[in-house]
Amino acid sequence: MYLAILSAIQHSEFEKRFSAKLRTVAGLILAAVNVAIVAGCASETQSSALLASKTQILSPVTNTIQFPVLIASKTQAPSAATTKTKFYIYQDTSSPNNHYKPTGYMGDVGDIQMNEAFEDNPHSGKTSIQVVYQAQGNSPNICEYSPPCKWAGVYWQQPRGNWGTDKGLQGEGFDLSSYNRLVFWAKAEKNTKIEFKVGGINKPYGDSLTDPRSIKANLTQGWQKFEIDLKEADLKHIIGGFAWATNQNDNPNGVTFYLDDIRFEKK
Ligand SMILES: [Ca+2]
Repeated sequence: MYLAILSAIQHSEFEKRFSAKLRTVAGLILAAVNVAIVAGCASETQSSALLASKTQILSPVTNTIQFPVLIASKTQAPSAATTKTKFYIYQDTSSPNNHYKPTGYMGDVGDIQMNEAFEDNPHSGKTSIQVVYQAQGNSPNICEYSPPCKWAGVYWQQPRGNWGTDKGLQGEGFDLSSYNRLVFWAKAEKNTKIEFKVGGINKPYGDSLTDPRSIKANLTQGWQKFEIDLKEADLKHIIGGFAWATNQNDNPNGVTFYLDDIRFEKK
């Protein structure tokens, strides 16, 4: 988790520095060495988040002839997700149908534990997502005032760590205009209220849906289906596909809850 956060924080600066290097022959040589290092690390237990981040940044130099083309692709329109009736954020761990990555940790980050491969009693398939919120104000804390933040949450982002502030990621995300609701299943170890939302990353290269659509869901111990209405929402460019958030007021002793089958649907 720390590597993922570190990767997200350093991503922008890392890419700027790396882009500069790419403009020199020496940079290309260094990049090629780094590609070899990344490839070599693939068989090790290095954080998948960090590895994916490096691979993404380094991929242009694997073929220098294509480099200008790949740079141009960064300003293209978001990928349209219009061909399927269901567009999954999470179906099962490692499902090829999954989109977005749960990399946007917020608030009292040290209070959050997420397991995307929780095997006990999933709603579908073999796994669900287990989320543990400790409500202790543990660091690191990411909020705009002195910690503890007294709340926490996680955004599913495209690509990982994209907070809409990096011009290099302009055009990333998905065009979800053909969908009009987000559906998910959830339960908790005790009755609780958790906030869920779509969009709302309101930054220069952020979501077209600047004000998130959200619900406060009453979770119980059995799986329930919830829905966020997206009718007339501007979904043509969404980098923050889904998020949960909760706080010490709603859950003063912390809470453990579960999510499964998170997906956009057409009515
Ligand atoms: Ca599942």
